[in-house]
This record gives sequence, structure tokens and C-alpha cells, in this order.
Amino acid sequence: MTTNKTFTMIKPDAVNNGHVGAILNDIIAGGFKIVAMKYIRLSEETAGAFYAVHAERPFYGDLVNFMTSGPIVAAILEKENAVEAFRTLIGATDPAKAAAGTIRNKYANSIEANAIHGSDSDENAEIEGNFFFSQFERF
Ligand code: 3AN
Repeated sequence: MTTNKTFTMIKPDAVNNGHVGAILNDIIAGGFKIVAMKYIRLSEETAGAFYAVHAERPFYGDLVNFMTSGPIVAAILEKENAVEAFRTLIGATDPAKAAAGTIRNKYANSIEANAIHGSDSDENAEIEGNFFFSQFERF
């Protein structure tokens, strides 16, 4: 089922570098409606659980350390075909490969400190949205 919603996090590098306002502007200018939003610092336990699918990957420990290094902004966004449209807006995981004008192209520093997360499927958008906000489907 297509829900027309996706989940995002503005990561600690982008928050620390003062890009929250500019990134939210890009998201809104891209036609997304922000339907829920939180500014929080993740605990190691929460970040570890969120990235549990990557637990076997060599970068997992560094990723959890990075994601707990400062506050993040978590949000649920709404737009037609939200998951795919948002992945286009943010650009490739590696900012060096992200298309010009994308959020990662403009604000990210490295494959790890890559400014922003976007869910990669409707199923994961629901799982990830529910991880941070109770009753994803309500928004
Ligand atoms: P995306 O966020 O574009 O869906 P995933 O799901 O493959 O990318 O990876 C989740 C996160 O793990 C990325 N956003 C990035 O921060 C980190 N990551 C992915 N690949 C690497 C890597 N090779 N080295 C370091 N960190 C990585």
C-alpha cells in the first residue's frame, strides 16, 4: 500500500552546522508537508535499535556513535509518492555522488555524515515513523 508518507531525520552533522532551517526550507519548497516533527538527541540504545538492520555492517558502531553525537530532527512528511520523491530530493547516500542541488549535495560532508535520512520504502517509512511517533497512520 502506498501511504504518501515518508520518514526523515536531519542528522547531527547538519544540525551542528546550522543547516536545519535551510533543509526544512528545501523540504517544504519540494512540496512536502511536515505532519509531525521532533528535535531530540538519540541515546545509544535508540540509535542502535533504529539501525539494527545494519548491525552486521562494518560501519555500524561508527554510525551509532555519529547518530548520538548531537541532536537530530525527526519528521514525518507527506506528498504524493513521498518515499521516492524524497529520495530524489536528498540525493545519493554518498554526497560525492549526489546530484547537484540535492540536500546531500549541498549540506553533506561524507557517506557517514550525510546530513539527512530518508526511508527507502513505504514499509520502512511506516516502521521508522512508528519508531519515533506513535500511530504513524494517524498523521
Ligand atoms: P540511505 O540512508 O541512503 O538509505 P543506507 O540505508 O544504505 O543509506 O545506510 C544507512 C546509513 O548508514 C547512511 N545514511 C550512512 O549514514 C551510513 N552508511 C551507509 N553506508 C556507509 C558506509 N559505507 N560507510 C559509512 N557509513 C555508511
